[in-house]
Amino acid sequence: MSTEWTGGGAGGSSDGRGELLEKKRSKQARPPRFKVVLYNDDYTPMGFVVSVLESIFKKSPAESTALMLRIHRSGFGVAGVYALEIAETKVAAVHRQAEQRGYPLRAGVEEE
Ligand code: TYC
Repeated sequence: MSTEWTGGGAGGSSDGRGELLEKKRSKQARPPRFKVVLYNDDYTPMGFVVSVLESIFKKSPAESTALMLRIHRSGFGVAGVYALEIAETKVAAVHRQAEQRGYPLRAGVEEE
């Protein structure tokens, strides 16, 4: 019971039937999802960011290169969307790998 998602649904109809449908929809499993955001900086090598996207976020080499360049140009980018605990674990993995190499690469979690 306490694990049910209780967030509000959009809209709702005024007749009784619509109300029931809306209630049913809001009780369906809709676990919150969290974006892992990577931020640009001036020092982390492009190749390292690509390797992080491949190893931690399981992206293809082509996808990783395209996303790294988007982050480089726009300032940030979404590496993936996950349940909270997984998102936090991935952020910690990014920071651990970057710190190991002495790079300032930063990542964060944002609710979707
Ligand atoms: N801006 C970095 C450079 O020119 C590359 C980079 C891309 C760094 C993405 C961080 O999240 C990042 N070497």
